[in-house]
Amino acid sequence: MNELLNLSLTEVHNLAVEVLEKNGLGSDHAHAIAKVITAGERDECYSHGVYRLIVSVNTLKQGKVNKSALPEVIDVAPAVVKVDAKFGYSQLAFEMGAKHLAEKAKKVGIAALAINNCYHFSALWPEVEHLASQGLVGLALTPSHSWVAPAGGTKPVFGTNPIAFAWPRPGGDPYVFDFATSAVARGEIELHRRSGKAIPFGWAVDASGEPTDNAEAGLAGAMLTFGQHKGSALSCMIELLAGPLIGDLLSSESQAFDAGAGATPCHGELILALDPKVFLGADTEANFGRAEKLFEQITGQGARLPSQRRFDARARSEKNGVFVPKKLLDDILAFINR
Ligand code: NDP
Ligand code: PYC
Repeated sequence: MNELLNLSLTEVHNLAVEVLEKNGLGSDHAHAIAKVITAGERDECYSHGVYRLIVSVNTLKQGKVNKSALPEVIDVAPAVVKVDAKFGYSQLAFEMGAKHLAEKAKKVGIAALAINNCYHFSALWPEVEHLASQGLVGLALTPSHSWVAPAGGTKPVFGTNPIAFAWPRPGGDPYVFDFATSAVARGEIELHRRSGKAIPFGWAVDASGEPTDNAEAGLAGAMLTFGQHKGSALSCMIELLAGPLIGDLLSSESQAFDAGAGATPCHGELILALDPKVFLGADTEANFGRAEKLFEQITGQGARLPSQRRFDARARSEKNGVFVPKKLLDDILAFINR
């Protein structure tokens, strides 16, 4: 039976910091990562919650990540800021760049943050939610490793390439979506493999290009895009915008850079922020009211907004803590000899 153990959010955060620090990661990075891992588990985004500690420690063991990298913020133009993560993890680079991004967006109306040379494993919603909490509209994109076949093909080219968007809502949770442009995040297939579960057909093909419901075979073959040619084109756009546009690696190049080590992907990320007040001035409130009417047209017929499940999970976890599979927790505790 898959026994579950109850942990408070503080316990999850402290565990993450301890595991990362004891495996050599600098304290600033460990705290920045612990924050997003705890948020992932809290919001029941299991592919990017505490499971990521396993991936992070295995990556640290590869010796490629700069464990004490001090990201460098580079002011490129009135609306563009870059952060060179210096081959450390992305989370600290985002924390350092985000305040410059927000300042620029509030001055110019629209601004971009390009993070370069970062090891990237996290969900993107914490970043766009952070922007929305300051009244900004946010959009974030990043490639990964070439695991995903283009629609009509069977050989991996694209990353799982997530895209996240947040729209601030007066007095409530923002409107947020955040999804891989593959049918599902790779982490979700990895979790199916760990628990010996079949995957739905449509997520992946095996190494000979045949549809498969076997997680191991799908990971060894090629994942598929969501929405056929539509997901495929979006995925290609993400490769271009968060790759060549910002002078960083495509998913295939990131995979080549990994040279078979199996580490977390290393590449860039592009984050855009737009300030509605600059676009709208005195008309901001009225136009946000129109946005609310749109959301009512969705929820009013029984459909749900993306992230509603997450916000409900958040409220639950803040009250009751989270429930982590014992096997997963044992594997994590083994990293600190407990
Ligand atoms: P999911 O398919 O689980 O969810 C995608 C989005 O769709 C969420 O915003 C979700 O909201 C929303 N959604 C799901 N079902 C419905 C519904 N019935 N009605 C309305 N909205 C719905 O995500 P993925 O597996 O594609 O991705 C999971 C995570 O993996 C993402 O956070 C992504 O950033 C991360 N990722 C990171 C990568 C990286 O390189 N760093 C690569 C790939 C993925 P809700 O959460 O409320 O269900
Ligand atoms: O789940 O696809 C994924 C993923 C790739 C990098 C980080 N997460």
